[in-house]
This record gives sequence, C-alpha cells and structure tokens, in this order.
Amino acid sequence: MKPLNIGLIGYGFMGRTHSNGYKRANDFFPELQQRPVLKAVCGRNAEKVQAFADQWQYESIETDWKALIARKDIDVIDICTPNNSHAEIAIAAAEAGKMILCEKPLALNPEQGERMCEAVEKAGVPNMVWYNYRRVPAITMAKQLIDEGRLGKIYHYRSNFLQDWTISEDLPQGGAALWRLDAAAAGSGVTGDLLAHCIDAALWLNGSIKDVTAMTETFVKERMHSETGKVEPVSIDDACSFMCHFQNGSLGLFESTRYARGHKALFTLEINGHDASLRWDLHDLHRLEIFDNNDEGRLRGWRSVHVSDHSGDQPYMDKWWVPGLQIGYEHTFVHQVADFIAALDKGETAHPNFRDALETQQVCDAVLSSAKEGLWKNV
Ligand code: SOE
Repeated sequence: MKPLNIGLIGYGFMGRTHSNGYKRANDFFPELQQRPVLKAVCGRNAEKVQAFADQWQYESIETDWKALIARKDIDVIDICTPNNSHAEIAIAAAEAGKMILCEKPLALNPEQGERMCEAVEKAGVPNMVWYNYRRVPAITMAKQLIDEGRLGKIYHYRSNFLQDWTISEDLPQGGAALWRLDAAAAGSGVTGDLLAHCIDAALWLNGSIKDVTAMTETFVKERMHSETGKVEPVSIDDACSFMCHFQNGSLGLFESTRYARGHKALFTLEINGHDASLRWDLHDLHRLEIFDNNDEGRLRGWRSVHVSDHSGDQPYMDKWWVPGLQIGYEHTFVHQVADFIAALDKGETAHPNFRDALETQQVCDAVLSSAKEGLWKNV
C-alpha cells in the first residue's frame, strides 16, 4: 500500500469533512492501492492549527502555505481556504508538481478558473474539485438511469438549494468566520456557494447549459463587519433564481436563497423526461423517487426507491453496512477520496476535475451578469 501524503490548507468546516474522508476511505474501500497520510495541516494561527492537527492527528503543521507546497514529503495539496485564495495556491501547487484537490467553487471567476486549468494541465497533475453531492448514492444512481436512456428525451430540469441562516439583520459579515458573506472573499453569495452545487449536478446529469436569465436580490443591505465592527454595504447576492436552456433542448429552473425560513440545507432536484421522471432531496438523501411511464398502467405511480441495497448496480452501498442501513453527508466525502485514489490507481482522470468545475464557474458568471444587466446571457 503506497502512502499518499496530504497537505491540507485551511481547517474550517470543509477541512473537517475532507479529513474525515481521508481517514475512512481505505477502511471501506480496501481495494485502493494508496492510503492518504495526514502529513500536514496549514493555517495562519499556529495555536489553532496545532489544535486541529491534534484533534485530527495530522503529523505536522505549517503557518505559511508556500512552505507547505515547498515540502518534498507532500503529494497532494488540498485547498480548503476561502475562495479568493484558491487560484494563487492552486497555480503555485501545480508549478511545484503537486496533485491538487480544491474546495468548490473553483475560483472567484472564470478568468481565474481558466488560469488554474491551464496550470494543472501544463504540469500534468491530477486535480479534482469537491462537488461532493455527486457521490450521494441516489444521485449517482440517477446518473446511471439517465445514461441508460430510461428517462427518454429530457424536457425539464428543476433544482433548488434553500437555507435560512442569514435572515437576521444582526448577523455580522466578513472576517475569518463569515467570509461567505463577503464578495471579495467568496466571489458571490448563494450563486457560488449553493447554486454551484445545483449547477454541477445539472451539468453532470443533463449536460451543458446554453444560456441563462437570472435575478438576484440582497435583502439586508448593510451589516456590521465581524472583526472591525464597522457597518458596511452587503456585497453578496442573498438569493438567486435563474432559468436556462440546456444544450439537449430541455428547460432549467433553479433557485437558491439563504432566506427560506425553516430550510437549513434543502437541496432538491427533479428531472422530467418523455418516459420517466426522477426526483431527490438532500433531507431524505437515500431516496430516489421514480415515475416510469412504461410501468403497467394500473400500477403506474411514483416509486420511492431507498438506495441502500447491495443488489444490482446500486452505487457505493455495498461498501458500507448491510442492505437497508443508511449513510449520510460525510460519506460523500469518503466516496470522493475513494474515487480520486481509484482513478490514480488506474491512471484515469477523476471528476469533476478543474475543467469540469470551470464550466460550473462559467454558468455562475453568466447568471450573475444576467441578473446585473437584466439580459439573457450565453454561457
Ligand atoms: C454553507 O452555505 C454550506 O456549507 C456550503 O458552503 C456548502 O457547500 C453546502 O454544501 C452546504 O452549505
């Protein structure tokens, strides 16, 4: 078993999800030929980063990401920092010949994303972006069913990502904890944070998007900065809805907001084809609902498939417990680590790679400029 030495940069919420993925992948995917080793974690605050290293059993710490990239004993750089540092770190890591795993969204904008793609392609280093929801077994199964042609011609694709955690006007913005509310650090608000997940899944399941028309809203116009205490204009989109045409002729309808009272992380999708429809939501993530018009007429109706069986081609589930038992959000990251290593073992490309994630970035960019200009935009 070859070691695969991980250097993690950033140690917030995503640092934990990835670390958990690295620790568990080989136990549940014993066929993998490489084992992640938690070699080093990097952050600017030595005391906090040491506490994270102790908690997650990283062997060492760094307080300068350039020093981490320069280390000979690091194979993979994992970027979990705010979005405005992804490009600089990824390009430097590629130039140093490291493999790169990058948190979503890929970058602040398509120009940065393109430079990141060019850097990894020039260096020939394996790369992947953590769009983890592709690895929910029910979504992977939706992909299988679509690729088998079971839905027939696709007419409609609908997807939402709803939250409610920024409704309070007293919530501050910016700084280390609340950078998602600062466009300079995040690039955008819900578009890059939440719709990016919906778009990644849509591109994977239903192909490329041709053009979009969008609207965004910033409901709370000013907030106090979490570190300086200064009241400043809010720079992000609090909500965003868009319509689109897919290249395959189907119509898309997407909505995301952090102002849907009662919804904490409701990611939903529905696809309507000539022969069948599929629908799924994150709160009941094992369930894939299927309506198949080819079913015998008197028994036709929505089937609710609990994707947890080991029979047939149900993805991932035979790696875990006995049929019928559940897995959750954190397992999607374990699956992503396992898929990345499996691709390395076979000399294949893991997806979504930077190029795939650039397409999501381009859709986000078209959405934001459509909302700004009030026009349809080509992707
Ligand atoms: C916060 O809005 C957040 O954690 C996103 O950053 C994640 O990408 C999403 O999966 C859940 O919500």
